[in-house]
Amino acid sequence: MSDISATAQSLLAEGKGILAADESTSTANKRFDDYDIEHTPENRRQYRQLLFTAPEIEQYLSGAILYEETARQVADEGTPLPEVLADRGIIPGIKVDRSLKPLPNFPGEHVSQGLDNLDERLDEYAEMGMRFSKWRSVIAIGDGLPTDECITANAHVLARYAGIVQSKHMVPIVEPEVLLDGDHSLEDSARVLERTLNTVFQQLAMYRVDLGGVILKTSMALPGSGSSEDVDHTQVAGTTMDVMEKCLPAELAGIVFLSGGQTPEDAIQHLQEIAVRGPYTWPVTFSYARALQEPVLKVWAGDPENMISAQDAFLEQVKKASAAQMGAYAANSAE
Ligand code: 5MM
Repeated sequence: MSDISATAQSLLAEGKGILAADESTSTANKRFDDYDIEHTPENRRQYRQLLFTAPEIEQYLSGAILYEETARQVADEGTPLPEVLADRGIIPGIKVDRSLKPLPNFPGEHVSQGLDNLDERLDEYAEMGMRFSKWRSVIAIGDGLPTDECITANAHVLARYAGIVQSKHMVPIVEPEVLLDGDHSLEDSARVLERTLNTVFQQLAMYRVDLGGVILKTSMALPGSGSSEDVDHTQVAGTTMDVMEKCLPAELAGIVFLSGGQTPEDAIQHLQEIAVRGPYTWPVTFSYARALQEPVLKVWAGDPENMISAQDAFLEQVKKASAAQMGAYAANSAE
């Protein structure tokens, strides 16, 4: 097994998942707004430190994705934050896309940026201890959306990114997010997910990316946030995994799900039902940001006095997600 595949398999260890703590500064600030937390690098550092030093989380987390600002910050006693994670056996990784730009001539559609000098940036990130990276592209569902051109443009960039990352002996997490926004049905979402994943995997093959060293970070198939369609957790799990089984090659290292605006409880229950529906050809786990962090931010609310109880809330949330990954989560009774 290559080094890259070995890292991918460590990230996909049973009972563990990946914390997404890679909100860009503007997204992190938006999350802080809900609790009137001031937008300062120090508040973001305090918050990420709170997460990374929470007791016992290494039992439930295999890795954590950082934003560049965090990757360069240090804990109170001077240890770089990536090292704080690595010392606990949590593999540090970094978000390397440089956000979204409108796709000219395709209103409402975007393509992610950041390939220029990516190879040089990765050399520095590797020196900082990063062993994997993540790139997010976004696919919107709407009237006439997504277009094939938008899907192809983003799939192309994801494949180029993945090739560059592997050339630096790091694991690429490839994240084509199909957005929850809209009033589309579960079936519409599944169709878009299928089109997107088929195109992404065509492009990965075209650019000769080693799938044994790639982790797919994907949305679940879900009715849009503005839809009144009533679906249960089992339907979501079944529809989602039907798409995965149709589109994904057996060689892929594994699948991690994003939470994408679901409530934390739904994201965990969907993962539970996905696990129960298994087994699968690939390891399947979580890489949630909001579903792990919302309860934590609510307790912390920017007040240092709440740090311990916020860390307890974080531990509780990662324990639930871990239980769900193994099909052992029971709502309202998780320890
Ligand atoms: C979809 O967002 C990713 C997963 O988070 P959720 O579980 O909350 O959906 C997340 O890793 C995202 O890619 C980062 O927060 C970076 O997002 P921005 O918008 O700041 O580039």
